[in-house]
Amino acid sequence: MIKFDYMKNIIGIVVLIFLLVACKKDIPVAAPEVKQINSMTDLTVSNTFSWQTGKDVTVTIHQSVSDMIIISSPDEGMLFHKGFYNDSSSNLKIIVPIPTYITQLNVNSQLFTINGNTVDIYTLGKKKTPTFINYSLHLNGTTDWVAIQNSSNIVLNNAFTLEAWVKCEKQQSVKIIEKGDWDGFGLGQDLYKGWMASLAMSNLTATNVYVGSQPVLNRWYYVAATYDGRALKLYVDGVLKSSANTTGTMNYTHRTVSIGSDNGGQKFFKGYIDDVAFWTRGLSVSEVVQGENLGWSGAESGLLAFYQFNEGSGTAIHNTVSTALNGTLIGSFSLDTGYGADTDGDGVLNGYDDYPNDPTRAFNNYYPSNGFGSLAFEDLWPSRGDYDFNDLVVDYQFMNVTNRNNKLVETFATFIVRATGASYKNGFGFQLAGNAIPQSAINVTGFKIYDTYISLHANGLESGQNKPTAIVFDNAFRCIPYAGGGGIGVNTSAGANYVTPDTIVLHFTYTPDLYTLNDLNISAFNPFLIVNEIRNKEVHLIDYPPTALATTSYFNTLNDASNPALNKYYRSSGNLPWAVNIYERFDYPYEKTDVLKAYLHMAEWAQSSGTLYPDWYQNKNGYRNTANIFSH
Ligand SMILES: [Ca+2]
Ligand SMILES: [Ca+2]
Ligand SMILES: [Ca+2]
Ligand SMILES: [Ca+2]
Repeated sequence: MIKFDYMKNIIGIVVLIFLLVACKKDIPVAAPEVKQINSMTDLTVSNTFSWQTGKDVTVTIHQSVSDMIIISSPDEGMLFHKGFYNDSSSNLKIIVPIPTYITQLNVNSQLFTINGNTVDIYTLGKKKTPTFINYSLHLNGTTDWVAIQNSSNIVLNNAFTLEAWVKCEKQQSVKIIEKGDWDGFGLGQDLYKGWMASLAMSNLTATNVYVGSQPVLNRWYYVAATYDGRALKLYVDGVLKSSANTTGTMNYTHRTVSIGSDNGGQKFFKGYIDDVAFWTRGLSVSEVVQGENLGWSGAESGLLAFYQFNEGSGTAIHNTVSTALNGTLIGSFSLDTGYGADTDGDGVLNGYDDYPNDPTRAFNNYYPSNGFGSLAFEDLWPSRGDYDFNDLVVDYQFMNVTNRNNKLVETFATFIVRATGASYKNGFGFQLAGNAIPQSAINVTGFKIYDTYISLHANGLESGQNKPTAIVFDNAFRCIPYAGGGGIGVNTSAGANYVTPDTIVLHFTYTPDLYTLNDLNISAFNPFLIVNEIRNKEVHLIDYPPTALATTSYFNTLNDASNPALNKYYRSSGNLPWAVNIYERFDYPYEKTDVLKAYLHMAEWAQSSGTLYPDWYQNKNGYRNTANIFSH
């Protein structure tokens, strides 16, 4: 193979010289031309370009968190992180590996723009996808309600706000919170027109405003009614839904404030009610949104009562603002938030718990976030190869399992050996980026070692290493053996018989309850190819260091231009790599087909240091020449 490429280069140079001579003869004055790019070696690439299709973003939450945190792509199509946090540091950092083309993150249903590699969150919408795990009222629709003591003497003339989280189980005309009834003001639910607000003036003219359609059953809504002396407004989930101008003095009624019914006589709400706030002033829309996102401390100006219903048992309802206007419950509290019960008692509701019957496990966190990424190698290092990036193609996916404290339990690392367009018996492994998890805390099984040149510790990690290192397989030819039919290699040329890719699952377990996803730092994993069973000859991603078992004697030989003092490794003199890590599954080129002939925007991506076409590898219109991509 070396001989072949060498011959090809010589032929290329001879042809080039011939063409130059020929051109010189025919065209005496040549205008400066844009450099034609036909292959990787034609590229002009920065000596700092990383060739990365993914990056780590640090999400910092600058407030105390006692909640589920769910981080995804803007459309929620890619889930980047899932965890349950109790953190009062106001400095909770979560590192998420994402594709470089993603510019915004969706954190608990709010969008945040990524600045460089960071997202700073000062106000987290913790309740938009109601993730709160505390008690609420659960009212049966026939007899349950809450009476507020000493509320008959509340006198409001020209302003109020009522707010509540509500989740109804039945379409009907009922009350949510009410001062008086038709003669007062309140929030309610209408059988046909949905959430409603009502207000009676002193001349007993009534104003009612409605959403106009029924709410979805069993879904939490944040409903607010405000009156500021000019208009009665109805907000749902922070959005103004209806408004009616009305002025004058509000009607005064001696009747009590009641929650979930018309003073215990009729119109009983069926479903859940939480976080009821009662104000003496009309809140602005931004204040309503704040109430939805953060709730209230109880110290806010004009806040008369705030009921959180977190007592959990008994009949006393506590007003967070003061002991005035405490209430009495006829009915029950419930922990059910719409995400089911917590069957295994680990504190993570079934709807979020990937292991609802296992208290030692809670979440699966994946890298890459959805499906598989791919590693594609050239194996002639330190000579440059032919840049078909199919000498070894391995898909990878890490599923990291954490418990309710976000501590690592285990990792299932799945590798799919898809192609080997090589004449070498190549091996493959990877090293963790650091020692935050010491080798002694790890056990690994599931690798495929056929031959004798690899030595392992009893815990399955490779011996002689200074960082945790796993060998996935030692000989690709044994994983996907050549099946005849012509051509070179396996699954890289049209003629040869197709071989079913080989799936290898490594199972890592860790000393329990000690290590986090950040400790594992899986997106910084350092994969490498072992060339032709020569253990000290490794090929890594560009600027990833060799392991302790690799020799550095090939550095700065042939086409390699590594400079360990500057952390430059496996970088050619033209700043080309010998391996690429694609965040999504890579459709690799046919044998001896330069990758630029398959991917039509990869050159612009590389020459712009990743700015242009960061999604070059996707199957979009005009992105590929499929004739040059392997298929079978
Ligand atoms: Ca509550
Ligand atoms: Ca659970
Ligand atoms: Ca569980
Ligand atoms: Ca090649």
